[in-house]
Amino acid sequence: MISTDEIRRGLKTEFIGKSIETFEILDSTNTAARKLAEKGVPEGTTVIAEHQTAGRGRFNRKWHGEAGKNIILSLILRPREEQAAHLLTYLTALCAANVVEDATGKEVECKWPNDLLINGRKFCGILLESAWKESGIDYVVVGIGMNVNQEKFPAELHQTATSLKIECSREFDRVALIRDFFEHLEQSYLQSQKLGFDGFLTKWKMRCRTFGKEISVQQTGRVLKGRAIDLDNDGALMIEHHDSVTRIFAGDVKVLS
Ligand code: BT5
Repeated sequence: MISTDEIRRGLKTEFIGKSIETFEILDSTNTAARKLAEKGVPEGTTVIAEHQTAGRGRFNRKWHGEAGKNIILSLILRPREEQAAHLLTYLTALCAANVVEDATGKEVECKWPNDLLINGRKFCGILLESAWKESGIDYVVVGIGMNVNQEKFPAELHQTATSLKIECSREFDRVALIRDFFEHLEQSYLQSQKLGFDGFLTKWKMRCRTFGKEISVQQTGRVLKGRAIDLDNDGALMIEHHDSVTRIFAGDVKVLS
């Protein structure tokens, strides 16, 4: 089991990962972190699990994972700007991408809005969940699932999922990855609170291969087609179709050409 003491040893952060709760098994680390956040725990408090029975993605889809092999964690942030409830996805994706590139030497691609890919396959997903109070954001739970040492996936994910071990033919130290991720995330988060998210969005766009391509976006009840042209400052994907531009906040993107 991932050891809290080991993570904390040498961890160079002020608040992220200073308080960590670890579990062998949980329904969902996002659910557990939300409960803690409701109780008012400090920013940076983190929940880590070896296995989830109801790990979830967007639209309540299932997040799959074999026990004891992966990184499954959720941490609590309390950003000031309302936009952060959405934009922290991009910042988190960038931090995870940098950490994994450093550890593996493999190029990591970002896919809108919350996926990380190596060689076109997904190894990491991010799920942000926020709560609001009258004066603005109460908290954001940043959930991250990363396939690290898992080698086999269920049939429905065979063509689309991968892990660091599959890509590099070796095991990775989950503690070292988590520690690195905490340090990257805290630094970037503090910077975003001072300077905003624009710089991070620009860096995220450079890692995304969707722009300029014809795509389809599956949304609840409709499919949109067009050319992905940009990401706006709110994190919306801008799609051009017959000279009109639509901004999309949620959906599943497929590149058509
Ligand atoms: C995501 O959703 O990619 C966000 C996943 C976030 C999971 C973390 S784990 C810690 C925290 N606690 C939680 O309960 N959740 C967060 P989405 O974009 O909706 O993608 C979900 C889809 O990815 C599924 O419908 C599958 O097709 C696929 N998928 C599921 N498990 C996968 C895996 N381990 N690797 C790659 N793809 C997977």
